[in-house]
Amino acid sequence: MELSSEGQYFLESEKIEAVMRMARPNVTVIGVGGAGSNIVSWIKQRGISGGKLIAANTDAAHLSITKADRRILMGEKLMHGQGAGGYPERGALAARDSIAEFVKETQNSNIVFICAGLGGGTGTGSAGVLARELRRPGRLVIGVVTLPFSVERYRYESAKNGLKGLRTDCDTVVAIDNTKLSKVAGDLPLQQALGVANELVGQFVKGITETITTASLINIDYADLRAITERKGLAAIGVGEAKGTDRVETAVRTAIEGQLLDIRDITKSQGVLVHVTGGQDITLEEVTKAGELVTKSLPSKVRIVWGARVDPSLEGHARVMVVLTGVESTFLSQQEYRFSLGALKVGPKN
Ligand SMILES: Nc1nc2c(ncn2[C@@H]2O[C@H](COP(=O)(O)OP(=O)(O)OP(=O)(O)O)[C@@H](O)[C@H]2O)c(=O)[nH]1
Ligand SMILES: [Mg+2]
Repeated sequence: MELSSEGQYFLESEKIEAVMRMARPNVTVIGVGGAGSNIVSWIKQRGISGGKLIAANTDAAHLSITKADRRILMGEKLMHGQGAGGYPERGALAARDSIAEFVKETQNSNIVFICAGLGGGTGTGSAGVLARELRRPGRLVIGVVTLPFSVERYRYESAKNGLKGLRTDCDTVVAIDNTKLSKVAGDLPLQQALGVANELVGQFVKGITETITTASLINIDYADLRAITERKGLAAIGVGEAKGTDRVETAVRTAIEGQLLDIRDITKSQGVLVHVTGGQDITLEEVTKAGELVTKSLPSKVRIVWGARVDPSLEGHARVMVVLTGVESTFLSQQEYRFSLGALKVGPKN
């Protein structure tokens, strides 16, 4: 039987939509340890389109106040819900013990974010285990981690080891130095600075996820993200916000100049992702102009990916996030520090 042209058209539409549903990236965000769970709670409270939120911890009390779509108490038999006490080995054991649940929860995901604060036991030890176990062809695993505040120098060694591993365990690991972040935010007390860090990481993950999963002014698709994050090692991010004329350009400049990780040489970046969010009044022309600015400041071989979204709450403003992948950081090569006895004074080893 011959189909009428309307019938043919209907069938085609059905097929295109089915393929579109299959092609839509599926994102899972996993937060591990206290910091990771707090970041997931932040995102959950704001909402995220197109992403599933999982919080995992060895600390039952903290998990009980965490907001997420799924909560996983890791290594229950080993740690009895009492945390990993600053020992990454214990965090790693806990993740191995609960790995089946993570595999199941991420089954259909082609992008997995793993968020943690490096320096403690659970997040530092479990992030690498999860990244290695969950990484597979057709899926990007992106770590998003914070490095300890300078008042937490005793945690540097463990954070440094954690970060070194994650550079190869993940496709890309975005590192944010809490000390640099709190300076940018205006030297806040620790508790408030943690809040700023959660917000920044949360906004980063939410922004990228939504730009990929929902229609935007300028879309970033899975292939774009893959081009700049697949097997790229360490990444730095910078943020900028501005209003008035030239707001996008000003925000881009602030973002590039104020990266939240000490990197050796920005021109050696392998890939750059620029993500602009602005109010209803933002124009394509403004965004394009800012694109030219970034292109001019980097060597032509660097791959640049663009995305822009409208957020009605940002009326008159532009917010820009720049991600530089494939960078080297001085954090990993700086001298070891030690505590001098009985005091909070710290200094480099002789
Ligand atoms: N962004 C952010 N960072 C935090 C927060 N709390 C702690 N941190 C940072 O993350 C590091 C690790 O702390 P936690 O996440 O509490 O440690 P954990 O992974 O739970 O490890 P254990 O408690 O030892 O099992 C700290 O040294 C801080 O630098 C938070 O709420 N947000
Ligand atoms: Mg903890």
